[in-house]
Amino acid sequence: MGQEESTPIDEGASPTTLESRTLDGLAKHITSGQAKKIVVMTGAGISTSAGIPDFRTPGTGLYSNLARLQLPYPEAVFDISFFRQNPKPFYVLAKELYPGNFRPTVTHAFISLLHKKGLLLKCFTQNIDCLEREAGVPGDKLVEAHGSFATQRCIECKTEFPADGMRRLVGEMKVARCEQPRCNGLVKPDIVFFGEQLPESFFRNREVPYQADLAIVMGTSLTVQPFASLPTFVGEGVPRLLINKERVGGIGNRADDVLFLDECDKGVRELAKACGWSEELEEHWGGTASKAQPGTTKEKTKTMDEEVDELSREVEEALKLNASHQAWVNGELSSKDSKLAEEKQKKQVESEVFGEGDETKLHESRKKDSQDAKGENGATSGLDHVFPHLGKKSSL
Ligand code: CNA
Repeated sequence: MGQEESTPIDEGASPTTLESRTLDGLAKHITSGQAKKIVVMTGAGISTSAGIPDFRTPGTGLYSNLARLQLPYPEAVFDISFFRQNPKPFYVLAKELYPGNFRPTVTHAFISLLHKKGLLLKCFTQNIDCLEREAGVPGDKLVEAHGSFATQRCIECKTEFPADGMRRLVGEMKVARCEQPRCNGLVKPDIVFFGEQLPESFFRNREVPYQADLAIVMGTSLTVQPFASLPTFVGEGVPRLLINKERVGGIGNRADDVLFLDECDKGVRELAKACGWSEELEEHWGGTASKAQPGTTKEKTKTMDEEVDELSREVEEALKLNASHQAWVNGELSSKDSKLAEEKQKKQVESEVFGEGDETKLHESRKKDSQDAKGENGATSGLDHVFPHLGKKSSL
């Protein structure tokens, strides 16, 4: 299984497989037919240019606004115990992120183009926005490691809920209820919450990176396990490309690693150009425009600030915490030391839902990410990566 990337960084090492550790070198590897089984691993950074905020960047987007929702702690929106008590905050978030609100980016189109060319072995994504699917990547090529909005079910009896009904209810910010006789359980999209297992497809495909002849990692901080270890499963001597604003996960340490530390869209365009695919890529991406709802991506007329303002207004209107929930929140806040209380709550939730030693759960541990982002694989678990700006990390 994957090893921590502990070898010293040697960006100058001569490649063993590639002609050069550049996009041109990679393009030759691809166009010469040496890369026919490409594994792509993605995260929130491939969707930011679609208008979906990267949760990790402080001060932007949805999560800053969650602080205004009177949640006991921001992660509660993804906490199954909290969802049982008050599903509304999640439905507010779901309305914003629901598929159809955003158009795939040129990076999503690039992944789909790899599939069209028969070169895509598998795309592992941490994203829940379904934009890979919307760009044309078929379900059997996708591993949505943290689930997605593509399906939904009752949290009690697990019966699937119809997609049309879910879309309508989410649009109206009304909570869906199971339609099975005598059940009436809450319905939620199959997104992995605290206390839930990763989808079975992740574990079934976890070793697929071993088979890759090229790995492309894009738009992820590689801080969430077990996803973060996937690039380490790629064989020695197999080229790995990182397209990301920052260096992450120890990529760059191996002799055939290539770093492109910039925007994802820019990176895939440059790689496509080096492969002679520029026109094809733009045309392929153009095809995603017709399917997008008006007002998405390129046609988007609202700025991020306006989106956030609007969401905040919706949030303030939509979230009327019920009396019992409010009492629970007040109980938390009246603790002598609210920080300690918050930590206690988190630990309690973890011990209730995760148990010990079960590494198959997404948020099983909360190791502080104390490693230098430039070097080793500083992966942590939990939603620290989502809410660092809300001061949680320091308490870990
Ligand atoms: P993250 O921890 O927020 O990291 C994102 C990474 O992408 C960071 O290293 C950024 O520097 C980098 N980045 C951001 N924008 C760009 C860009 N335009 N070009 C290049 N690099 C960029 O997100 P991860 O995906 O690593 O963390 C996993 C979490 C985030 C999962 O649980 C997701 O469900 C969750 N998430 C999903 C979405 C989505 O579905 N679109 C959005 C936000 C968060």
